[in-house]
Amino acid sequence: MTNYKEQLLKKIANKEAIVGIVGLGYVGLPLAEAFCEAGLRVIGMDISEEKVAMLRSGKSYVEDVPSNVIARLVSSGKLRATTQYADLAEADAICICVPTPLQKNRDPDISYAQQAGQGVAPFARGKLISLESTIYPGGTEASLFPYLLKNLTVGEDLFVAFSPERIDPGRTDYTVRTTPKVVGGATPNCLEVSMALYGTIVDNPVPVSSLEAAELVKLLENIFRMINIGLVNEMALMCNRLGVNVWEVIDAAATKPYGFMKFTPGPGIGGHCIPIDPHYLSWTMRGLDYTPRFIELATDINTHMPEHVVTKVADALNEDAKALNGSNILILGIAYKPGISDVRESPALHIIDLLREKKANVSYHDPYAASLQVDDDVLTSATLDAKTVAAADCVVIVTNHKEYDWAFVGKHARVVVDTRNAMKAVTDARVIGI
Ligand code: SAJ
Repeated sequence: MTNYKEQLLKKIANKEAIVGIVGLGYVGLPLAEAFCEAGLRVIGMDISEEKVAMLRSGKSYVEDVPSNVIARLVSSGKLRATTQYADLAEADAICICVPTPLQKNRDPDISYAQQAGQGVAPFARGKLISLESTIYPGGTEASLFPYLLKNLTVGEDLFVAFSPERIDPGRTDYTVRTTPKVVGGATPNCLEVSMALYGTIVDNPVPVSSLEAAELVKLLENIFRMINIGLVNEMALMCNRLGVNVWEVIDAAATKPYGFMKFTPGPGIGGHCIPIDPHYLSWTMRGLDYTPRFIELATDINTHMPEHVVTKVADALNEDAKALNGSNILILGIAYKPGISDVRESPALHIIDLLREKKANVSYHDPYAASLQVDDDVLTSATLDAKTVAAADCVVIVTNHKEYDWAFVGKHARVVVDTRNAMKAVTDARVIGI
């Protein structure tokens, strides 16, 4: 009877383990780099021929992993890229880092994880399979077990873990190694093996007692953010009615050195995590006949912030006896947060749609996003000069990239709707806050 656990632990300890990674995106590629830098060989698999070709030619497409690093790892043979699941057969451990989006009806879409499970199932015996993609409690089992456990006993013949990714694109103060990583195993043996594997790349792997606990940790982290952003967005709505500056209130509250964590209001929530992850738990709990009210309430507040912004624009135009219909509106920043180009779920998209529905002439500028598909139109980032700013009946700051010169905007804009308090230091401009 082969003791696969001891075999794996020995290979990991001797840095002889080969790590397979399914999904070479903003999570999988940094993970591949981390395992290579830890002295393990990596076989990276992605369904994208283009991504694999770029990696093979020593080029990166992930901002946090420079091309020179990819070139070095590929030329040294530490990193091999492939589009074939079969090439993962020689791996000892396989980390699955594929998308887990929502379907149109906001139910979880675990099809990518299922495809990964199906892809590695033929050669799963003796391996550790670890899912890193955010999923609902029970999702690791639901997406992988039907394919992996056909004739294998988990914890003996193969090992299954869930270890939520904590990759934060653009962040430099924490790395893969210095960010504690939660690890949950399907069995104690699975936990032991996965802790050993992640211990090669992370200073502080954090064990929890089950797959479900690990799945819920990730959801709690991001639901915590979503709900607190919803709280300050509602605070902004209340301060509007009270005639109080919400930014002053939050900044002053943030002087409390304990028991408070600062969040800031904005035009809504974008990205591939915060607006998406909470719905995994909502979906699960609805199946258990329980409504998670905090998630529902915060989602309602956050998803209505774009409408609130458009009302602010209408109010600004109204002061000049103008209608939204026919007015020129310039949006500054369409990425979902400063310093990146990602527009997924960005509130800017919802604001642009709403303004176009009201027949406003909408243009945008974003130093990171050169073009944007809106319905059948392709908008391109405007030239940000005095003429362009002055030509707008209203400028709307949606994403406060650090590249902007807010004094310049204030000098030339007729009126600014500022959803990020970006103009706080500009005194001689007409500014309407969130
Ligand atoms: N937002 C606000 N107010 C806030 C914070 C964020 O309106 O106080 C908005 C942002 O503008 C953005 C959205 O929420 O549209 C999400 O922002 P985020 O700062 O949460 O950034 P994300 O979506 O990139 O979240 C990621 C997450 N990282 C992982 O899942 C590994 C999250 O857990 C991190 O806490 C976050 O990065 C981070 O701190 O940068």
